[in-house]
Amino acid sequence: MSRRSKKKRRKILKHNAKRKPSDDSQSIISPKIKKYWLQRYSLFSRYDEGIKMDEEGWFSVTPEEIAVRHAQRSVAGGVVVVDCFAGVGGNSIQFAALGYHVVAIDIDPKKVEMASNNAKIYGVDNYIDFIVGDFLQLAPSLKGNVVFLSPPWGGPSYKMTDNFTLNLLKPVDGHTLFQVAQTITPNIIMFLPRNVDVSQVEELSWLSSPPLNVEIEENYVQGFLKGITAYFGKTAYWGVAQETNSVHIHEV
Ligand code: MGP
Ligand code: SAH
Repeated sequence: MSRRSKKKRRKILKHNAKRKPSDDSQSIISPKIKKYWLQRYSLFSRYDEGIKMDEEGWFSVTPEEIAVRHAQRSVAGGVVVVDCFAGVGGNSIQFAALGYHVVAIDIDPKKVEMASNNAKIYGVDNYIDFIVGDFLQLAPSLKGNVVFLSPPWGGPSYKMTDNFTLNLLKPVDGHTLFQVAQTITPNIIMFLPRNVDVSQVEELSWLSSPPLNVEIEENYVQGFLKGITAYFGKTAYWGVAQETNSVHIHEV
């Protein structure tokens, strides 16, 4: 090797030594997402195999063990789950892994690309139909046995209020969203902020005639409350005694 090419090689080695570890290379870990990055393996246990995320994906993805729980709880509903706000695929992947056929919708084409990449890593992409589109517009043409709703909560600042009311959900208020979901099926699962106004969530069941069963669950990861799930219709009362139109709140 000539002296010149040795020098060049040394330069390249020096440059590589300065690079961040491979799992950081797909996106820069900004201060805003650092806290979520530190929890990366509870978001995706296979994170190191090439999971892709963007900023919204980081702060919105459902932690894996909660997504598994949502999938287990869909069993009473049926075989097709519509994941109306699929994001980077946290929930869709776990629905598919449990054997459901998933229709995964997101308005952001980049999210759909990332979700598709992430589903491949988990080996479940064949069980998911990805659609880029607005759930509200697509709803009349959708069919499914369970509808899963994890809409935007308005960013990480959702927790600035003590009582998160359903009108704060995006892209439309929670009542409208629930009504649209009901045109597909009464078996609806909603993942909501931990500070959500629970009495408003219970009231959603009265939007249906006759009123739907509703069950509310607190979801913890390593002892920290991450969110609240409301189960409606056949997805309510899994493993607890059936009680018509009453509310049961429990911790998981
Ligand atoms: P968090 O409260 O921002 O994080 O989100 P954490 O780690 O509990 O931080 P702390 O400082 O509040 O203790 C908690 C979880 O809520 C996230 O892991 C997501 O699963 C979910 N989540 C958060 N946001 C802002 C959204 C959202 O806009 N939409 C949906 N569907 N889920 C969200
Ligand atoms: N459960 C997902 C996170 C969903 S975050 C996961 O585990 O990865 C909410 C998502 O809703 C965002 O990705 C956002 O792009 C999408 N979204 C916002 N408005 C929408 C609309 N009108 N129709 C479909 N998706 C929408």
